[in-house]
Amino acid sequence: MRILITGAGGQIGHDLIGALVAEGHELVSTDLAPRPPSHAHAGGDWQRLDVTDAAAVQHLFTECRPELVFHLAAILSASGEANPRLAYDVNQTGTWNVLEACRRARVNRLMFTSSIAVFGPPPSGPLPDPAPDDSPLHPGTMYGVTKVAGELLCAYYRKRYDIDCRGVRFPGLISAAMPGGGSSDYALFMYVDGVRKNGYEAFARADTRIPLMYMPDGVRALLELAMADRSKLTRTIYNIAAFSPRADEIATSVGRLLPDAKFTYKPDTIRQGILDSWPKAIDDAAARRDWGWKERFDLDGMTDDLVPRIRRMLELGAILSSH
Ligand code: AKB
Repeated sequence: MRILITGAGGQIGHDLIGALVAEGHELVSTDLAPRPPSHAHAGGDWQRLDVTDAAAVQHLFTECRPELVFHLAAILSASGEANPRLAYDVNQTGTWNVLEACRRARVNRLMFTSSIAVFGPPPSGPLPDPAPDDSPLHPGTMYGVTKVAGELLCAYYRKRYDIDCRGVRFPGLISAAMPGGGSSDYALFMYVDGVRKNGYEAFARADTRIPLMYMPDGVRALLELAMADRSKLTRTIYNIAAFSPRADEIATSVGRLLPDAKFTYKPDTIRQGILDSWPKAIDDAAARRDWGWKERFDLDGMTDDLVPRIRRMLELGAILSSH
């Protein structure tokens, strides 16, 4: 299948490209930046694309005529609070440009990556725990606001133009690839810095609990939903969940493999505020029912797989030993 990815230089793109190439798809990866060294192994074509540039998006989509688009380009929650205008341009205008280009270039299917950041505490009281798909959405960040709008635009384009838009609300994703400006990054750095620096001072409280997922499960979820039989799908966007540990439970899990690693907690006001506004857990019953979603990794399973993987990447120089 001919597939195009936007924002391919980010954390998800790193693993998604490998999975799509391994399945034999014809791939065009696009990003504002040139192919990063960490993606050097990945196959397929790489093209520069700024999703805020409507004409450029239209031109490339018309030239490539992809059958399926994975729209990953986004400014994440913490970076988005530092620069709300940029988050609006990339996430909101960028999604509009991608949807319009899909419509004009007659792309059949678009995969949208939404986030737990669409949730926020409703004015009437705390979020339900776990939060269902159809909880009222009260995001507190520009990232969350634009993800809600993106979800609604996907539903609109599906209904109005019959573009088969589908998407998942990702938990915080953990992998060995460097993240870019998310509030859930404390969890990832507990692994990466646990291995390379023997410890980490988290910017979150020890009792912080949000939904998390190991990247191989996240990529598999995207592929499974992208290929699912349309007649089985009852929604445009699905919650997907794996596990929801407290930060100090992650430390305990990592400590099983790295007993000398020291973890401390120094909450950063802005990022802690964002984390506290997100649900502690989400209900993904619809994804399980409609397309058979099921995570393969729990917290300890992820730790056992990821720690040796980070060690190997450090040895190969694929992650810097300091940052
Ligand atoms: C972020 O922290 O902003 C992202 C997310 C949870 O969507 N990782």
